[in-house]
Amino acid sequence: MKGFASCTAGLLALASQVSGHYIFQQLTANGVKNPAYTYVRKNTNYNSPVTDLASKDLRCNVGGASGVNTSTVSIAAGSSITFTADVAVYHQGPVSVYMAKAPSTAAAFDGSGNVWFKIFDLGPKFPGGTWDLKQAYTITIPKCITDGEYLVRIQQLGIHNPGGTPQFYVGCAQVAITGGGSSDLGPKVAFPGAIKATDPGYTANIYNSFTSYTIPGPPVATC
Ligand SMILES: *[C@@H]1O[C@H](CO)[C@@H](O)[C@H](O)[C@H]1NC(C)=O
Ligand SMILES: [Cu+2]
Repeated sequence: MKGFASCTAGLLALASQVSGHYIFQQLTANGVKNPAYTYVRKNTNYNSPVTDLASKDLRCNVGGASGVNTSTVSIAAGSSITFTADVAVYHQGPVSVYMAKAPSTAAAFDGSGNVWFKIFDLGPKFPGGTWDLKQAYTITIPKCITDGEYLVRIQQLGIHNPGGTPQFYVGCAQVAITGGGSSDLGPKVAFPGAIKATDPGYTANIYNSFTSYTIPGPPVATC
């Protein structure tokens, strides 16, 4: 837990359960749900979020800068993958997934530079402003991207505590894309940098006149 105050809103419902945040650990690829940290980089901050908008840890979580201990899975462009967390996400906020092509191997890539394009956004449903909080999120890899090795980064942004510091729950999987096309998707952004403290989706108060929401970051890239 980050601190009681920052977790209170989401914790009330969870008080009788195990106290702990969620960590994206498992990747399902080619229809196989793999053990934790096979293809997802292992973090070293247990289940704490990243809260510093200027931190490089926003890329692949604390301890996730290197992929030397992580395998890379070969998947077809256009196929689906699933990120599964150890426990279901319970702090309200959007889920986004980004990809970045590695200059060489995914394992050797730290995710630096203006390299990340977004492939998935999941925001609240209106009216009501309800969030689809789950333990597993499935996304489709764009069919048109070029073959090669990529990092796939999932980000859940906890904005459950308006006025407090939003919490980033992130993790990176390593994939090698086959059967792709010729598109260099964008726009591309950098982490840190892509999300600013003034972004409406970062400062939103989800409990007060919550009638619309803009997910932080660039638009989802399309083929
Ligand atoms: C890789 O695993 C070894 C052995 O567990 C560990 O000592 C090392 O710190 C790990 N490296 C990274 C970058 O996680
Ligand atoms: Cu919390």
